[in-house]
Amino acid sequence: MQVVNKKWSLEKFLAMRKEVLATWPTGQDPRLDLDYAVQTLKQVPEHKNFALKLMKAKKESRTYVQPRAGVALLSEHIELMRHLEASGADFLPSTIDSYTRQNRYAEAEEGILVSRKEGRSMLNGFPAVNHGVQSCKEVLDAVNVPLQARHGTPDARLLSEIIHAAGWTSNEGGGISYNLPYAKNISLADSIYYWQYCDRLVGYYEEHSIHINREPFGPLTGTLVPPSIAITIGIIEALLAAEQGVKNITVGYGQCGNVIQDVASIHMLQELTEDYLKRYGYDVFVTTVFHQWMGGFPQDEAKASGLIAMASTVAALSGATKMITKTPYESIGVPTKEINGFGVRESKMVVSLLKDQKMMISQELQIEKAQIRNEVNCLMDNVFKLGDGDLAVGTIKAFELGVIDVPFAPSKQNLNKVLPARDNDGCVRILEFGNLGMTQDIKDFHRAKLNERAKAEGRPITFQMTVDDIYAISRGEMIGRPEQTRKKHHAN
Ligand code: 8ZB
Repeated sequence: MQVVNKKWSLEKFLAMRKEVLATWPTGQDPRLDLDYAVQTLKQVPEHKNFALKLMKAKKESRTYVQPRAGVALLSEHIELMRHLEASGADFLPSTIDSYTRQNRYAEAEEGILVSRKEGRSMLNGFPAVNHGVQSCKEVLDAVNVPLQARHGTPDARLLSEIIHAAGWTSNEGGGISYNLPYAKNISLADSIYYWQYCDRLVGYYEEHSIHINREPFGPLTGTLVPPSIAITIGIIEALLAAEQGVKNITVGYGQCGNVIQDVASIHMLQELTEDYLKRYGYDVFVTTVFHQWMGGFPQDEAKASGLIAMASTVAALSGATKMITKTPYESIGVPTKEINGFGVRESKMVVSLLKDQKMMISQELQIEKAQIRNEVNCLMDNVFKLGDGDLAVGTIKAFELGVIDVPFAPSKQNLNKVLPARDNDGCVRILEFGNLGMTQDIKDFHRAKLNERAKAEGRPITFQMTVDDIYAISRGEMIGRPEQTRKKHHAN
């Protein structure tokens, strides 16, 4: 299938819509009639509209807080949402279970039945497709803040239809960011096509004066993803969404660890996404989301809390519009509602204390920002070149060739030749470039940075650094130093 970056005609969208709604009985609900759905969305009060609340957050220059959460049964899910709202969540999620993410609705149904029998959630999220429009609307009616679906679904067409028709005004995901980290061998062309559908649906609602937010999944694999690679993918997904008519986009980034690099990344994520959208003629309201550390967490709850507080500090100082929280039970698994609320309260405390402070502009910050800008522009130029000007064509080719390549992705759609490692200040750099579309100048910069670390540690630059870095934070260190260097640092 040849996928191009061109807005779908209404006819094409409506023809496919018929097929999509026929794939599961809840798709036949009359509430999915588009005129009816427009009315439902029009009745959502302003303070429960995700897009409008983000505009308010950005105007106030505040960092709003949102957890992840979802359970199998409707009444328990509502209770969970209310608990998190009471804990101070500014935005609510509904994390969707893994069966639904893979369009395995029959197994999700079984999960609901077993959950009822067992009296506890046997799914790792809320199966929104099985529950259907009316139940999803009951979730929204039970709370006083906007609701968003958060998932990891390469083909989220039916899910998106149901949640929006229920009045949920934000959807996370994208053709790249909900494929590479979540699927093994779904073609990128297919997932980009499916997400064009989800974006076209939002475009339809925007044409009917309803504002809906869309959010690419910024952290990707969550494992030492170099900022410029993550930002480039966010910009690509923002451009693809804008072409289909999306007007309100939140681009995301997962905390890397070095404070200056993280602040520089959020600044550039905001600035470059706006630049590219404007350059290609789109009028979109852009905000940012900072994800608290997405890699391995320490088991000790107090140490995990330390990491959460540090992440909140950086998010606030960076001026990110929103922050996704973790909990002290991260290393154990899906959190209880109590510990999830704890994570929200802890995070909110920090952003609240820091609401009148921003990161000081230093020379180091400017250098890091210039470096990111240079790398992103370089990757974007290569993508457009590969596609002969078409972003969808170029993106698919870029991943085939490894011109864009995400570290540690399980997907066969990704070349997997890039390897990251931290430099001597803890910034995430690129150790192995594979076929990444970057200039010799950029490669030299990364090499020089890694050489500083190699020298300090008295070992050569090798894959061992990458391995050590993957485990470092869960062990309480930013940089995975060899045993000897760590002792030396302690002695000083
Ligand atoms: C890619 C996101 C992974 C993170 C959390 C994991 C992890 C997943 C749920 C959830 C609360 C859920 N996560 N599913 N948190 N409720 N149903 O997403 O723990 O931190």
